[in-house]
Amino acid sequence: EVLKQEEEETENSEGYITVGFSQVGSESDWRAANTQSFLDTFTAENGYYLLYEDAQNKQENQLKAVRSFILQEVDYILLDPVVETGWDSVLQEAKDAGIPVIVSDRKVVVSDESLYTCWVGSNFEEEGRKAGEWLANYLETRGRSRETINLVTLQGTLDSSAQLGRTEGFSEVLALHKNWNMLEYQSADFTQTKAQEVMERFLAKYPDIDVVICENDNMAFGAIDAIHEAGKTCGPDGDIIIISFDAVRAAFEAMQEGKINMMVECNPLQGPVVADIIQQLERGEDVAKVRYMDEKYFDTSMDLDFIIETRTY
Ligand code: GYE
Repeated sequence: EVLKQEEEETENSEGYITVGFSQVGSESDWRAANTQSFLDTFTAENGYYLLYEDAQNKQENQLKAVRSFILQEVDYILLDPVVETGWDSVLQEAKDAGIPVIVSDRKVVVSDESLYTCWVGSNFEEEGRKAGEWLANYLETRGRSRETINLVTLQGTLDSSAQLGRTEGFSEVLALHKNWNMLEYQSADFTQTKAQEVMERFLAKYPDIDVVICENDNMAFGAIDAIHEAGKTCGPDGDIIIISFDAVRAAFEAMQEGKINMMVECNPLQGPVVADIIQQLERGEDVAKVRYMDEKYFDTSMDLDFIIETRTY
């Protein structure tokens, strides 16, 4: 059945814009929303034939996927790179084959910028700075700006743009506050299960943690579970301040339950933006090399009910 359907689809790909998308994986709620945004956008109805590959967080799988897209002579390659480096050769191969590569979400660092057409995604450094600035303000309004504040950070997948940018942006603000004491950084790969393990270890090692920086919501969920299991509390009325990134629906719910203090939004709805770019390229127009998504931050001083009503992920 499935085979038959695939055959038919391949035959029908004539006349459609063929797009090969190499996605990072399925590690988080954010990722699920991001994938869905591409699946909803790149439909036959909209004139596309989509080849979708989940790389399960492995760059080697992405290299294979991109090479297979080149062999299949797709019209466009979409790449959300797990890590930033190691892309020069495969992108050169795509360029030699005359296939434009649109990078979304995470970035590539290459020696020659002409190896990809453009990048669309979030300003991760800015996200990190927003988190730091919010914390400074929060502590100040509570008369804690001179107190020693002990922090730990649950980092995302090491060397991914989201991890690098959020760590860097936050550390800029950290450097301005001599009383902030970052006890330890450890990666939990953006997943809830690993974050819970890492947080258990942090709690056993450091009796007096004031703030946990979680580089995505799913790691915040793991941290919250570990905190509760250790007999502690978190959130605005708790022992430990939780700061998170992404702002998916489940995180809004956790915030409403008083478990998360603040989250910086990261917008996963990139499918339509990438489709716009493809349409521009189809018309022979120039496209901007860099395009940032619109993003805010949220805390418990805001009307969360209203936001949840309109949140689609
Ligand atoms: O924050 C995290 C996901 O690259 C922005 O990857 C993305 C990050 C997102 O796993 O939840």
